Amino acid sequence: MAVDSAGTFNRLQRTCKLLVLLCLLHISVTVVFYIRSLDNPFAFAQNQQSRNGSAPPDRHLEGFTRAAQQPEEEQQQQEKQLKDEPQEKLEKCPDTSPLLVGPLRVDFSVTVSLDQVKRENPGLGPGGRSWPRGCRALQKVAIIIPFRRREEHLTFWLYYLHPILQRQQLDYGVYVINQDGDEIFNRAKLLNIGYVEALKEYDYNCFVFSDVDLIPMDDHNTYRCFSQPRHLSVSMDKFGFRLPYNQYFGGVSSMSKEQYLKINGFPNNYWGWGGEDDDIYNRLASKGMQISRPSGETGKCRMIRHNRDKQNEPNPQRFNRIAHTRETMDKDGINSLSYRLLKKEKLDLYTMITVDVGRP
Ligand code: UDH
Ligand code: NGS
Repeated sequence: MAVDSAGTFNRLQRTCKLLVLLCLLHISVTVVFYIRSLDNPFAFAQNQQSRNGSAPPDRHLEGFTRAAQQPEEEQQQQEKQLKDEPQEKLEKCPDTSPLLVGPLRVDFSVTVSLDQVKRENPGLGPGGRSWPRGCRALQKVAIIIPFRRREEHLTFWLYYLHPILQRQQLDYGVYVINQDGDEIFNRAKLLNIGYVEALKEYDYNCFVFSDVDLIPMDDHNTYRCFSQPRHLSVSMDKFGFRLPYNQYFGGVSSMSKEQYLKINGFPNNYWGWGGEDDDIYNRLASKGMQISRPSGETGKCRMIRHNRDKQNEPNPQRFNRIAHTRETMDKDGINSLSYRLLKKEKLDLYTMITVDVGRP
């Protein structure tokens, strides 16, 4: 009897030991996988940033990222060099950049800083300018962002977009049009101002108008112009990756100089949220233009979730205004634009243009 119970006790003891060992093994495997899952997004983002297609910094471009702190003369000299660079002698870049990598992971829980973005994009010129090395860009693209108090979103935008735009082999500049003061927001007027101010800087022939909180999820969605006005943010996460309605033209769009001028630019009198993008659509349609779009898959993008901003409440006049676009568009647009330029800052990653847009 005693021998039997001793045997049972020994077996139980061995089983328990085995169980404890198995548990320890299980815990270690779980810990290893957990640590790797923490590492992964970081590794991916790093990879994404480093595959930006920019050549190692040219000798004559060294120090460009420090340009904001340089004396004005020196900075102007560098800008002149940038403008004079003999791009004409180079062969045209291919229609589709060989540097594209396809679907991208876009994650807003990672921590990013402007210093990090600067470090990871050493080939940028003052004011957030870049151009392809080794071939001549097909278009000169000004990227215009309407802005007021969205610094965190802008940091994400710069972090994700600069590497993408460089891989797309664009000759581009980033213009953040900052509405000064606390009056009611006017997105479309800021976009008009961006058009005018960007052209003072460089001979751009294509304009991309982008909200600050939208990030493309595939670098084949090229931020350039097409034979028809382009809608780029066609498949947003917040709409379940589909168009909310066929005429939707909000978020990110692009237009050549000719297309933009044909519609007299954008309306200046949409104060507050909503309708200005529908007015732009009406303008394009009234001039017989069609909207070009990437496929739903290529056009996927993520929006940074946010609450409604102060002084950007829905505009009660928007429905009435979009019903009369055809009658108003020739009088209200780039030909009637008035604003006060308050400050222009060539920062390392973008040009910040602060303006007084007035009030309704
Ligand atoms: N913008 C600013 N600051 C503002 C308002 C607008 O920078 O105070 C810019 C910014 O580029 C933004 C764009 O204008 O991406 C369009 O404005 P929006 O983001 O307010 O428009 P959206 O339609 O959102 O994306 C509307 C409010 C949604 C509230 C949802 C509450 N759950
Ligand atoms: C429409 C608005 C557009 C707006 C779109 C998406 O109703 O300006 O919703 O809005 N048009 C009018 O109000 C006339 S969103 O869901 O992104 O807030 O862009």
